[in-house]
Amino acid sequence: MLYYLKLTRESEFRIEKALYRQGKIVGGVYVGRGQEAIGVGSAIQLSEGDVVLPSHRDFSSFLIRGIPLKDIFCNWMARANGPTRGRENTLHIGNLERGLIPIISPLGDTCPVACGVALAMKQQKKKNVALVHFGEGTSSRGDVHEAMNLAAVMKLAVIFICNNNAYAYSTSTEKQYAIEDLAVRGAAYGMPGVKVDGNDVLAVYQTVAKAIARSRKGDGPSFIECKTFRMTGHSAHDAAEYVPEKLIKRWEARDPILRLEKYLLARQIISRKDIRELDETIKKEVDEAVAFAEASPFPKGPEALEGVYCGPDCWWERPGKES
Ligand SMILES: Cc1ncc(C[n+]2csc(CCOP(=O)(O)OP(=O)(O)O)c2C)c(N)n1
Ligand SMILES: [Mg+2]
Repeated sequence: MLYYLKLTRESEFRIEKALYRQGKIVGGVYVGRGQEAIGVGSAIQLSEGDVVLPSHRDFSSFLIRGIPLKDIFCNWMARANGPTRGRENTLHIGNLERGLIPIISPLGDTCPVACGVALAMKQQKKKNVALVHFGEGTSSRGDVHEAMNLAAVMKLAVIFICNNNAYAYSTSTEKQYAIEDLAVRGAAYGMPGVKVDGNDVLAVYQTVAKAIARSRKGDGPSFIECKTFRMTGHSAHDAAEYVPEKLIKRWEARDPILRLEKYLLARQIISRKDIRELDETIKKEVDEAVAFAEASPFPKGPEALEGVYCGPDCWWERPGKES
């Protein structure tokens, strides 16, 4: 878990604070600094056949589900050999074999898709689960409520993970909803609704583990509210001047990486030297992936149209031959 927390932090740091500022990444850059424990503590315990639907701040899900770092940087830097071949330059990438559905930009729409995934699992009599991530701002959208209701009625194996990072762009939570904890909404749909310290990776792990066990038994969905804080702007262009300094200071002290390090050091599971070595390994891994992406070619103009429209090879043009 420490490895993935740190790999996520370092990769996103490069994306947001180096490559974006150097003009090597253009467009919207969303990162999950400070929120890494939610993605790590949940995705790390999934089995084969389980599916994750990340939001725009769950970079760790991509890493844990085995998307190579080189592919990720090639995609961010719009290179021809990236997964979207330079036609999309954030992380709208997925891999069904690895159980990863791409980020869906209209927020909230991932939740009904998660229901569809879980319904397919149910019809195939599989004991798999779908983990869907979304922000607290997104949780007020109708699609999320419809999906929660449907999942509860049909007892679908969906774990709704709300990353409550205190802001939806510049809107703070008091202006978003009139309840203290979003977790209470679970009960309204007939599913467990729990809140957890989203900056404590071990607590996230345990809470998600319970929800997964319940779903695998066939008892249906759960709603988990992970309380955390967005330790950056909404996007790389946003200096977040509307966020009070004292809040940032308060949450800095709860940094999920430092907390896990402290826990592991106190129990002598790792040493300071191990941590230094881990940091160096990660820096090297990211350096290599960035260098690979920088040395990779951009796509050529006409390639932009390849695969956009259906040709004779598309399975949906050949009824009955879908695989
Ligand atoms: C339906 C929809 N409305 C608005 C947007 C623009 N948008 C992208 S991220 C974002 C903020 C979402 O806040 P939250 O759900 O709390 O997630 P966070 O960014 O804080 O992780 C907005 C408004 C969108 N992508 N989709
Ligand atoms: Mg938010």
